[in-house]
Amino acid sequence: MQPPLIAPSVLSADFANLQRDIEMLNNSEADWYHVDVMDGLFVPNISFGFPVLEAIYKHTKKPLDVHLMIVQPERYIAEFARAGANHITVHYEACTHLPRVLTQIRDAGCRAGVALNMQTPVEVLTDIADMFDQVLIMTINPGFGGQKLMPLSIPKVRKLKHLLRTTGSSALIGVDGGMTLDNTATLVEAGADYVVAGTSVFGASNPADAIHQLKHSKQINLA
Ligand code: S6P
Ligand code: MG
Repeated sequence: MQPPLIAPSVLSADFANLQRDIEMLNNSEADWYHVDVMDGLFVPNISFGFPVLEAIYKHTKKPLDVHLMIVQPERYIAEFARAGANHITVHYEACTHLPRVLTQIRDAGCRAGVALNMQTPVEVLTDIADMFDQVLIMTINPGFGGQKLMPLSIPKVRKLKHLLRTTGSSALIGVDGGMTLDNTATLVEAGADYVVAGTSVFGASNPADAIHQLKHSKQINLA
């Protein structure tokens, strides 16, 4: 099993010591930095916007993976790219014209990602499989860090892996929400290429070690 890319979610960092936490990530085995933007409409929470993203960008040495949990994300794609985003993921459920938004993201020079909430079947991506570079499977109801992974996401990742294979897509599969040392290997075995983790990284006594362990975790029996 190929070790997954690890994308620690900055949402769980210490905002009063953001530079310290980013530097810790720079020196860790983290592959990307995951940045959660919430607008209080698409999800029942508000996180942060451009000034914070720009501040993070100043200190990062790795790609910024921006997850937009906002309605009508097309309004802000160019601005997020300017603020330092390398990957921009928008929600299927938030886009009336998803292909247009994905094209907008690629045109802005970023990798284009689609996130699917739990209730959205992977088949919605079949006809546009060449239009995105990554798919983020939400393994919780988005809005807050620190929730428990919904087990239904395991067969969903398998299904998506199959769909991408049959459509010839080389898009990466990500999983986001409630990822821990106990479930990461199972999701990777199901097909996940990258793992977003907030609480299990920043809540650990040694976050850099937690990242190492997530990257090299072994499958355990979840039953
Ligand atoms: C959505 C959520 C995710 C984040 C999250 C993961 O509610 O905000 O998109 O990436 O921070 O956190 P955790 O604590 O579940 O690993
Ligand atoms: Mg996220």
